[in-house]
Amino acid sequence: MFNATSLKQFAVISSIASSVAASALLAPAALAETVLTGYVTTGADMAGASITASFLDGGSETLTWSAFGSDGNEGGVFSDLGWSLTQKRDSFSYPWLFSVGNSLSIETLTIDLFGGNSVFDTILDSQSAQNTDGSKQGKPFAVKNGLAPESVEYSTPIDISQGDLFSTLTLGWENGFSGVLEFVADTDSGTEANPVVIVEPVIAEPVVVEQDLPPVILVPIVNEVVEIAIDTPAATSVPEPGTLLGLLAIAGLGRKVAQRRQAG
Ligand SMILES: [Ca+2]
Ligand SMILES: [Ca+2]
Repeated sequence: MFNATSLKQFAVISSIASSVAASALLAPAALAETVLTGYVTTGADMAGASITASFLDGGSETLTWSAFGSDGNEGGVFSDLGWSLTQKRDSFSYPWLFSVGNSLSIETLTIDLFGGNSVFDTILDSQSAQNTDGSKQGKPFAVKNGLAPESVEYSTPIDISQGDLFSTLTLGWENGFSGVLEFVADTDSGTEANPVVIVEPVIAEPVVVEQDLPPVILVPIVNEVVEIAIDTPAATSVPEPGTLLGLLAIAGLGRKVAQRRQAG
C-alpha cells in the first residue's frame, strides 16, 4: 500500500524519469562525419546541387542540378532564360561548360554542391598538410577557354576539410559575362550513409564587456550675460500681511489679559 510519503516519492521519481526521457528526446543526435566515396565525381553524381546566376541588370535565377544523358556521367542545369552549366565526365580532368546567351549578362555564378552531396577539392598536392584523407589530388578553379572571372571564391568548408574541401564556388564578372566559358574545378562526393556535412558557423553569445569608462567631465556652460530690466517695486509703508496678523494677535491677547484681570 502507498502511504502519503511513498506517493510523494513516486511522484518525484516519475517527474525525474519523464524529464530524463524528455531531455533524451531533445538531445541532438551526434552527427556522423562526411565520408567521401573516393575522388572521382562526374556531372551525374552532383544531382541536387544548387546553381545560382545573378544578372548584371538585377535579379537572379537558381536552378537545381540534375543528371541527364544516357551514359550516366552527365549533369547540369538549363535555364529557359538562356544560360546553362554542364559537367560531363570526371571533374578532375574534364571541364565544366558555362554557356550564356548574348541577350544576358551574368554578374555572378554560384555553384553550391551541398544538395548534390558533393564538394570542391581545391588542392593539387595530395602530400599537402591541407589535403583531407580520402580526397586525393584536387584541382582549383582554372579557365580552359573563355573570359576569366575577376573574382573566384571558394566558401563554406565541410566538416572534415583540412583546408581543401569546400561546398561553394562563386565566380564574378564586374562587367558581366556572356558567351562560353570552360573551366576545370575538381569535385568529390559524400557517401549515401555519411553524406557531406557542412561546418555550421558558431554563433557566439553576445558578451557584455564592462569597461572602465573615462570620468565624465562636467563643463560649466557659460551663458551670455543677459541684462534683464526688473521693475523694482516702490517702497511703501504698508506692513506685510504676516506682520499685520502678528500685530492683530498681540492686540487680541492684550484684550484677553485685560478681561481676565477685570474678571479676577
Ligand atoms: Ca575528384
Ligand atoms: Ca584533396
